[in-house]
Amino acid sequence: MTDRIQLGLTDVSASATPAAPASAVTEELLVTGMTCAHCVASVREELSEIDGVEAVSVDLVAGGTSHVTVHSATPLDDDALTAAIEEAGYTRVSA
Ligand code: 9UX
Repeated sequence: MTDRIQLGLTDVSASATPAAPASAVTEELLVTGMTCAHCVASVREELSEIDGVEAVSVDLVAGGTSHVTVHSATPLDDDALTAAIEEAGYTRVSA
């Protein structure tokens, strides 16, 4: 069993375009407390609800610090990102 799983970029927009969005904004978040694919799904779901967010990718590091990348068409409110992580039940940490 691996404790490091790359869960790829998924387009959350309604567009049928197969290519990844050429998002204007990319934010890298560090998140602790995630240990399985369901954790990943929860984080992605919450972040995807933020206005402008087009795609979310998660590099899960179970028992460590996972790296979450958010692609958005519009500028992202940093507090909204933190709130989404907390809403999902995890902790955003600083580098
Ligand atoms: Mo998986 Mo994550 O069973 O908090 S949902 S560990």
